[in-house]
Amino acid sequence: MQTHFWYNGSGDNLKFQFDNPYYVVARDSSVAVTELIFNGSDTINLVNIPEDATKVELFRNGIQLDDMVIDGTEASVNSTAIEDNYQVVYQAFIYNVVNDVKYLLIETPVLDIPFGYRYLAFYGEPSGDLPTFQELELTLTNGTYIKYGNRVDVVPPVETKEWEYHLERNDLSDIFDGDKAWNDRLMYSLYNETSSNRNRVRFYFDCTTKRDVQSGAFWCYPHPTDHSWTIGNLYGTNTDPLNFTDATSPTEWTYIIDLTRYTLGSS
Ligand SMILES: [Ca+2]
Repeated sequence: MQTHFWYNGSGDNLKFQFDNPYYVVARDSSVAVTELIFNGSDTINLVNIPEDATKVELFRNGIQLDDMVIDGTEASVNSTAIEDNYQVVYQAFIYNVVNDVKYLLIETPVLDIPFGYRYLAFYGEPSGDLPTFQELELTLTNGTYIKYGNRVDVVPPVETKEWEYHLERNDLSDIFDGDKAWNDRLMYSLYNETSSNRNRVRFYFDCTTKRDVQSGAFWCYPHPTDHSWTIGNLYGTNTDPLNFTDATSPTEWTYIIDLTRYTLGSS
């Protein structure tokens, strides 16, 4: 707490007192920063709000949204607008309101939510009853990768349903292990799948935040009529696929790109 005094010529009747430590005191590691934080999916949280705050205005790309409701020293907003797949910038202005006059306490740092999708998925159209999948590599627009040996953090892939696999070739860690050889494969068994159930989203993974994919490739067996895929595409969503009625259906997802199809060890 700092107090500064100014006096007139007689030194007796003018005083300014700064008593808000959030912006008068220099920030260091002991001072909690008031900031907006994106949860990676659909919620923006505002943390470490000054205790004397009574109003928070939230702006998205410069346009004011509904006020955030303060709960103690935190606030949050769950907006379907956040689901939109384009770049958005959020900022909050925190006030203490006295007699309908707003006194600005904090202008938060800008929160820049990237373009892209949090959940990414492989959609394949098989060329036969036993399609294989050896490896996936993705390049992001920011110059980073989702691939073996040079990968931003992602949660290991999971199935969109309990598929049948041939010869127990069901180890999803094969997708990002760098091995593109025949013996390192997922091998789906589609004998019991109806024709309408074959062109499906096979697996997905959680990037924990939005990722913007520029290009990608997958590896499979080269056989033209079996053990392979005629088409492999990348799909995405910002909705937790566990909430989908049928996560294998491409209609639940958004198409992102065609994946380049390589065969076995080739690149
Ligand atoms: Ca592999």
